[in-house]
Amino acid sequence: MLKLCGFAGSNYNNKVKLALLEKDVPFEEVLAWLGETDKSASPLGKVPYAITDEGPISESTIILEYLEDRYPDKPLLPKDAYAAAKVRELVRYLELHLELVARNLYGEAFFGGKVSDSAKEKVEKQLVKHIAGFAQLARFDTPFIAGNEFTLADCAAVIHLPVASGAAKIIYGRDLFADLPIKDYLKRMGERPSVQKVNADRKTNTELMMKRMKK
Ligand SMILES: N[C@@H](CCC(=O)N[C@@H](CS)C(=O)NCC(=O)O)C(=O)O
Repeated sequence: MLKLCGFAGSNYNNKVKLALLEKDVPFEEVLAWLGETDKSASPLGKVPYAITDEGPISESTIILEYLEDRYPDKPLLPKDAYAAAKVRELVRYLELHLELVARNLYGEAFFGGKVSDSAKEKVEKQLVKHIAGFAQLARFDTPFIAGNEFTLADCAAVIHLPVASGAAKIIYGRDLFADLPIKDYLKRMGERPSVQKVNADRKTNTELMMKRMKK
């Protein structure tokens, strides 16, 4: 059985977990905290990584693509090449232009660290620009983010949007995503059992993670 290695407080981990649940692929979760990962499976020590019957795979989006190829029964990518590219485009914007930029704030926003004022200024400018770009592509009212079907872009949006917008709110005291109907979208997605499970597990695991960090 496929193993998903990581921890449920990690949003990259949860993006893959959500896809597995939506696709009804049987999988086993293996707890791997940072610093306790298998470097032969994930050379940079990052989570998540998957262990398949054929071997390991690192990088969350590459795992998503693998799942689409390996388990085609419940697809999360449209068949049409252009529509599939538009889904992949949204996934890339979410993980690279939003999450990876907002991540620079997490140390202060969530973990009691400090981010320099110059870094905050730089990140704010990037985020404002990238959110506007993302807004041009996202179709929140269709009702899914890429159109009328739940896709990999929803797996990414449900996971990345709350953390990125939450961190920005804490650091800048204002909602950089205010022009987007994120709240309604997340509420709609939150009605899905898969999303409820991922969120419940995240909560429990994050509490555990915070306790470990305080030790
Ligand atoms: N590009 C990677 C990013 C994964 C990532 O950064 N995961 C975090 C946990 S949420 C991590 O492993 N951080 C430790 C590190 O970067 O060394 C992916 O999509 O899987």
